[in-house]
Amino acid sequence: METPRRVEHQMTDKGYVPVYTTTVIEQPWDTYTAVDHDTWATLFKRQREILVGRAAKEFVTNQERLHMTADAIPRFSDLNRVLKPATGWELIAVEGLLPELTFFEHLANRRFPVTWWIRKPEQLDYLAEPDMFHDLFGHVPLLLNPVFADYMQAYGAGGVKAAAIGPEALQNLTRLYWYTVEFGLIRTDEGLRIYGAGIVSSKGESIYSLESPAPNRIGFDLERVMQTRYRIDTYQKTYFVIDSYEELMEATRPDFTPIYARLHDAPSHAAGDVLATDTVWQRGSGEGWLNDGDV
Ligand code: HBI
Ligand code: FE
Repeated sequence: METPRRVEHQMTDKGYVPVYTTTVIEQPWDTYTAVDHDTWATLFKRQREILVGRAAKEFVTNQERLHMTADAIPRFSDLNRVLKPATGWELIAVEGLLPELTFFEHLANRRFPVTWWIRKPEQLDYLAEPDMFHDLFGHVPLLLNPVFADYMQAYGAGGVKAAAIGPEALQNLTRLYWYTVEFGLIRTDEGLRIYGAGIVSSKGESIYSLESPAPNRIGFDLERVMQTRYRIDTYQKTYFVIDSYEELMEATRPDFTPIYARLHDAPSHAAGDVLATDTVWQRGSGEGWLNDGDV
């Protein structure tokens, strides 16, 4: 039996877009097939090997604290028994992408939506939307980190506010999520490490983000990040580097309303731009970059 894929797409005047679902469901654990468990095992082992010396060390130790293994797709209820007492976060099962406001409301209440289905074996290296491997393997470990856990909640609360302000504020905030939670790098005593879920769940980008001479690696700056367009269909042209999760949390403490007002009149930066004001850890060679397609 094939795992049902409930995220449908529909042709609209904006192209082929996912039909968002808002329902929170019970993780249908018994419906996972041997192939599904095998896909989890393959991806889990592959990434854990690649991430030695590449991912932030709390990423791997937290996976161990959660008892995530290659043996089987985890039950969200088992993960919650560790997660909830530790930082108050709870995983909820969803069909896929949620409307932004719904997503933000969950985060603001320390509920992390996890897509219940896993990719097909022919999609090991790339799929366009988040699946369980991305959500669980990529996002959940850092929810055990108390500071990062607070940042995620603050981000959700900020999102609820931004949704009320308007689409430009939302766009600024989405860029922040993209360049931190999804594609962030962190400086540690051992060297540059990955903490972004979009990177750690991708074999190719785990190597590229740290080792390729092509992308820029630039010190994190909140307003700079909020002004920067990004890539959704290729590796990033720029990675922003934080010094600590405290830095992220501190950056999100102020009210963003005046920042949104300021950025309203400022031009956005292309994904690959390097500015005179940037702290440049590496200026990318730009090799292999496509010229269009920033969003
Ligand atoms: N829904 N389930 C889910 N997971 C996400 O990561 C997600 C979402 N809805 C919206 C969304 N992400 C983005 O728009 C971000 O800007 C936050
Ligand atoms: Fe994600």
